[in-house]
Amino acid sequence: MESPESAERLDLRAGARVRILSATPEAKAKSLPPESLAERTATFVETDLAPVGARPGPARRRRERRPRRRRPPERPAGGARARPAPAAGRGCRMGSFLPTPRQLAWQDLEFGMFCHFGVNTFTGREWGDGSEDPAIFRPERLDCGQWARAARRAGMRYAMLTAKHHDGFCLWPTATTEHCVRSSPWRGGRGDVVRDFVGACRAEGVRPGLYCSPWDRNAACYPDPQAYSAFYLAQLRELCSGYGPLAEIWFDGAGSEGYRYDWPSIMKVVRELQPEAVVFNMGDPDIRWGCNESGYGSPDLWTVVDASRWETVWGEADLTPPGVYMPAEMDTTISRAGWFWHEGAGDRIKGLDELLGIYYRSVGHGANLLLNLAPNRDGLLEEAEVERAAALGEAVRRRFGAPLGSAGPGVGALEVHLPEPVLAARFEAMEDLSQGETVLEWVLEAQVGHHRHGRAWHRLAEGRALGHKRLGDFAPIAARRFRLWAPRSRGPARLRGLRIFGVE
Ligand code: OTN
Repeated sequence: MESPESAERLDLRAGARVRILSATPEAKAKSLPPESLAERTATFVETDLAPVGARPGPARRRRERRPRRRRPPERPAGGARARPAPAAGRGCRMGSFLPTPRQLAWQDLEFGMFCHFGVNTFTGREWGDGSEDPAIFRPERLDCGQWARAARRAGMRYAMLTAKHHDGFCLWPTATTEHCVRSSPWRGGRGDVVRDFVGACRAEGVRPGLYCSPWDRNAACYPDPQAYSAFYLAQLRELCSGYGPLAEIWFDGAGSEGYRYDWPSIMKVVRELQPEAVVFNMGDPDIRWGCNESGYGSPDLWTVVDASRWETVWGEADLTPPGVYMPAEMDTTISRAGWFWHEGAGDRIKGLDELLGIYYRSVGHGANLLLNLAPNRDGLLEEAEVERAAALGEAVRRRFGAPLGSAGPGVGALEVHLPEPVLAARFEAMEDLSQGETVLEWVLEAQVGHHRHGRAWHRLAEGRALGHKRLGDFAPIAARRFRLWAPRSRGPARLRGLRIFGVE
């Protein structure tokens, strides 16, 4: 793990015209878990750069856009607000502009499956109130292998299961409460959905992750934060020690407004038992929520965001220091029916074009995408959803599987040279984020014209945030040379790769 001093060294070694200020006194004064990155808050000075022969152009300014928030389809009567400020439950981290290895590894996963499954599946609700009888949980044909195969077929590299949703029903035989699979007639009370899930994922090469809601509407001790802390920590210890390495742990802020969770202790358990897992949204998070449930990420989806308000950053006109490295995860459902399975869910599936648009605006905007496929009351995914997810995976592979040419990694600019002019129509550009987010503006160009009459660079695409990945289509053009460069960057722009694709 880097120290503030080593961060300075890294940038000096790179010869960057960037000044990095080391940890703020405010951050230093805070008492933080030793694993926390909180003491490495830094500020930046950006630079203007151009590749040799390139004219730096003024940035096309985009107006700041605000996220629109969608309500869950069904809200419990008198229930808690859906979107409490996550700040209510965090309070550990000031952050770092440098990534950790687990953040970088998680960003490479890119596309995952979300599985909302539990007592709500059997009641048809989106938020259970905790009074559900465990006897209703009877997924007699449960086959997590089917879920994991569907994820792999769709090109998903990770999968997240709601081990415990807000209703408090645990999908594993926890020692902390009887409100769990042990009290269900399913498999004679000896079933463990979490065990089936992680095993099936691993068998298919899909990294498993778990969602364990802090808000618990069943636990009698919930009103007493101290008692609930011991209860919740015990649940997390079970999940983090009993099921092998996890890719991600989801902490959802719903229902938690004003509640004081013991985040330092929670983070200690997670970091000790699951050092590779990224933490979503609360505590000392590694990753942030993309601010909507449509899966549409901002065109300016920055990876380094304002540390003081990372939880509400969708797309910003400008980055304000101090920055924190906090990649975004977008989530949405494949069916319009909801997060959990509902009667007729299979008839309300989003179209392939819409899903492809979501993919372009999440993975293609540098975020990870969690696409929810809800298992039904049999414990199976709807075949229609499985097939649509597979079609999405196939469409992505068709578009971005076989490049005409590629280049990278490199610093400043990347050029793809093709042996002869070919009709190109789309691109994939990636930033090397290993030393933080450097690109503040990027441009993709193709060289056009005949060599006897002079060649010119023709702009195909441009933007501000580049981040982990940028996918895009452009009007088909026959060209031999393509280049990606950064008119504005923090020090030298570190580019991971450029791939050019033909017309489908
Ligand atoms: O604070 N929140 O309510 C919240 C923060 C970040 C991400 C999600 C939520 S709400 C939550 O959404 C989930 C999927 O995004 C599940 O559907 C839950 O039912 C819902 O409460």
